[in-house]
Amino acid sequence: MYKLLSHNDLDGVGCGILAKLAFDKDVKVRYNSIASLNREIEYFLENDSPDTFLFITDLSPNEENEKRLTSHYAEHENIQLIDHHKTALHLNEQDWGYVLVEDEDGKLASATSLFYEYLVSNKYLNPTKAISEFVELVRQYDTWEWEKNENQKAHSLNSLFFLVSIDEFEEMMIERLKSSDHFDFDEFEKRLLNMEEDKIERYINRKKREIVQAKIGKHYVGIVYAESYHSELGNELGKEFAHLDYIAMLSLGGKRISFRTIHDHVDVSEVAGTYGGGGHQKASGSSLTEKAFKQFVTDTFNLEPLHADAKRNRYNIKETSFGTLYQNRRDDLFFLYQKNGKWHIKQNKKKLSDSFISFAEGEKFLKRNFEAWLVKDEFFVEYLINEVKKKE
Ligand SMILES: [Mn+2]
Repeated sequence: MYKLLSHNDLDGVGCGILAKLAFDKDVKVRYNSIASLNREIEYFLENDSPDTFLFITDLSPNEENEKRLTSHYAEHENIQLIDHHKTALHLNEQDWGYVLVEDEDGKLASATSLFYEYLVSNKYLNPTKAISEFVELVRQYDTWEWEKNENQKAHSLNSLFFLVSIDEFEEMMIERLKSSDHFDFDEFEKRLLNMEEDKIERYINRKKREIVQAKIGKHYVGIVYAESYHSELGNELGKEFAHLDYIAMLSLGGKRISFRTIHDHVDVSEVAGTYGGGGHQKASGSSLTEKAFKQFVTDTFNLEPLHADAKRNRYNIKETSFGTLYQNRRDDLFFLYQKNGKWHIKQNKKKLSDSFISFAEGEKFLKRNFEAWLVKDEFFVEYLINEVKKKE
């Protein structure tokens, strides 16, 4: 018998689908949140037959369970962990651990792509075109390579994953991968997915108008109430408000917080840890503890939402040495411009003492301290006309 403990997202379930293709009824698959994995490992060690071969994919155990697994492995040699998260790299020291973030060619790995290679090279699974295509879509979605490659199909696969239950998704995919030469959606799914993508876009746009900014500990945080689409939402908000260290998404009904960052200098698993949660460097979660409720909900309840930058400007654009105009809620005007190799800010025409080595640093300062946004062209032109008039 085999048992697979995997993550409950698309990449984790991709592993489950491969396991069932390879081992059919000889594998038991359990999907877990980052938080519930350790309970499942303890259950396995206490209750499952010692002959059962254990796979863990897309997730990693805590220190205590790492020790327990190591002593179990010393006796039975039947554990294999396969992961691609930086935070799990230390598990490569274990004989049962295999963690690869990217291969020699710099191609990012996902748990599904690593598990596929493992199953094929151990002859548990025959590779097919359809399975390889499916695995590649999962990999691109999970590593966000789909965005760079504009691979909408990878995104659609994740949308489909959320449209149905995990059981249904598994069944559908197994059936399809067994019977088709190529991996594709049918006509009905394509129409449904188009509608779903539009819906996600509208949802994200609404959340862009609801997000508030707060300083919590040493971090500037974007806070938003959201029950769904956390990956997309965290990524979009992170890019739109790139001056924020991370995005916190509050699910009040579930009493949960999800943390996401697009930055390398922030580790949101650490942030989640302060509230008893955990996860990965760029994605993590915790319970909405009383302390978290105070910091993220009570203390921020009366804050005004952030204002997104004007889009489609032709004149008031970023990173021009001539200067870029911003505004805040108090109607202060900020002009960010370059002079003598440095970037400077004028607040209501008065120069601030701080100067910056790059445009990005100057803008970050403006947004963090004043919650300012890039104004529309009309406003910018008006500002310039007034400047000229005054000089006459
Ligand atoms: Mn993954």
